[in-house]
Amino acid sequence: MKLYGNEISSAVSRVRIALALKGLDVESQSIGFLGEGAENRQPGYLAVNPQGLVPALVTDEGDLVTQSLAIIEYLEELFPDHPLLPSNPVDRAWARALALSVASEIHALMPVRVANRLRASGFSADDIGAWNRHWMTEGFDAIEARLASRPKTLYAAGDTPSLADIVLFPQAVNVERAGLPLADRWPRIAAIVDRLSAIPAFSQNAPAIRK
Ligand SMILES: N[C@@H](CCC(=O)N[C@@H](CS)C(=O)NCC(=O)O)C(=O)O
Repeated sequence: MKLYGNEISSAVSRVRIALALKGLDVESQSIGFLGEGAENRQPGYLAVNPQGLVPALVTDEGDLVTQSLAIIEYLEELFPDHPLLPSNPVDRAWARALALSVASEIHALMPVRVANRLRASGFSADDIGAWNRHWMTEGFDAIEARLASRPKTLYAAGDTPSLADIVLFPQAVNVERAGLPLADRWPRIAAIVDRLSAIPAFSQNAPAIRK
């Protein structure tokens, strides 16, 4: 298998954490997405993934699997050891819901292509920062409220790390980097992220800081 991605992407970080939790090692190829002539928009990469996004996984059979959540579920089906989804259907639905609420309701509003479009529409760097913080705050407020309404567990969807934590963690790292300290507003998320930070599969695969 070959993973196309890079060190700074939080969507790729999700897949790297899932691979590490399952103890899997795959070939990887770095695809940059910043600046003029970004590799993800070049014909070479578009031939691999026409959507031009990372992560993308090419299987040993040559099949393309895109979208971080689909890639993680593919890995889960292929390598069921160290399960990433809770066994109880309600907890499993919650783990997926939390993952989607980060991937679709927070992260999707602020990747490079969205920032580029906002800039082209006249947003300043400060405006874009405020845009990102707005969606991060709204999204994390909702996740914090859902966590508060559920029985207290060590991690986001139970007492072992799951898909929910795999998607929450990289976003939480970026929320802190955006100047929103988790502990100030989201104590439950902060406690979970503290525990996750002590697990090498998470800490070693956090999104790297953009230079
Ligand atoms: N929903 C996709 C999101 C993928 C995505 O937006 N990846 C970012 C990196 S974190 C990317 O490729 N950005 C390039 C761009 O926006 O042009 C997933 O979960 O895989």
